[in-house]
Amino acid sequence: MASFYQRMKNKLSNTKDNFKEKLDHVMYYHKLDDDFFDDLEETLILSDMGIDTSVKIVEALKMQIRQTGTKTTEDVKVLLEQIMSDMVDVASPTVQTPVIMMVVGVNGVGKTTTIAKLASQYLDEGKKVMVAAADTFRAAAVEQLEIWADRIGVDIIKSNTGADPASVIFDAIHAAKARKVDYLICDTAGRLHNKVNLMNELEKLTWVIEREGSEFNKHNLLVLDATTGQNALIQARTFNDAVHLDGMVMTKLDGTAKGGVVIPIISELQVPVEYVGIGEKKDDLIPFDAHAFVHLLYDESDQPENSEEN
Ligand SMILES: Nc1nc2c(ncn2[C@@H]2O[C@H](COP(=O)(O)OP(=O)(O)O)[C@@H](O)[C@H]2O)c(=O)[nH]1
Ligand SMILES: [Mg+2]
Repeated sequence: MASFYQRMKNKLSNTKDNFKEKLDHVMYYHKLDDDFFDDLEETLILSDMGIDTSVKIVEALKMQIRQTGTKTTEDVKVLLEQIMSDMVDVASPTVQTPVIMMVVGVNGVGKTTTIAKLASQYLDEGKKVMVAAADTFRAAAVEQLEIWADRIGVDIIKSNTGADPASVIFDAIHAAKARKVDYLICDTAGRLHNKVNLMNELEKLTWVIEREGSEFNKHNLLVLDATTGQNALIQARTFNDAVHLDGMVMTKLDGTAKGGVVIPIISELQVPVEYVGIGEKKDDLIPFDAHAFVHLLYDESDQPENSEEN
């Protein structure tokens, strides 16, 4: 299996080129003066690092420059990479089975696809997996999960469109107990029309999971779409306020230039990104390696080859 670095290198090239081009421009400065720091901060903001995190990075850099007596922009790059690497250093918890995973996020970010990819990986590991179609607001959403379930050969619990999502989860938990599954993965509706409704909905599902699934571990995953840039950061904050998050999945890192948003999201929430999505196929989900990710942004080696590896 290719490493994160190898598999990610081609996919992340737009994000990396976007960042590198802007950073190289700042690195023409001969003096590390106020103009340099202002331009650097702007570069970080324009590379989707978010305002708060960009300010934090520059503050940390100034302090380290003072401490180390750094004078050249080349050395500044090394410090910057280290600072960003430290910021995303949030360890992923090991998921203990049996577990109920609740997958949340707004419509279109890639929840259903990610669930199929996860289910497929767990099946490959020889685990018993079940998915629950609790996004009952759109007929297409249930159908889509059914198609995936058929394709990868996983059990699915569903109900009619418009059914109460909590009742689907209730049924799924009881089926999961009876069939002794290791992973029950629950799809949910991503209706972010207002925060109070979102909280109420997620609270209700969490409550059913707690009450009916007391013998299961719980793992809540937030799915975010990297192509939405700063919107992903805003969604991350909203969901983090509405529900306890154990981890995140950043989808659609293939192709986008906005992948830098991963950094402020992890840094602000202190929740790990566990996986990244790099395509629409079932194998296009890979465990996230935060340090390799930051390192790729600074990578000076040759441009990616054109070959597709998977
Ligand atoms: N390029 C790419 N497309 C993705 C990825 N993950 C999901 N998608 C696509 O994004 C669209 C929305 O995904 P879906 O799973 O239906 O999102 P949901 O509404 O959150 O359940 C679909 O066309 C997926 O194929 C990814 O990692 N990369
Ligand atoms: Mg869906």
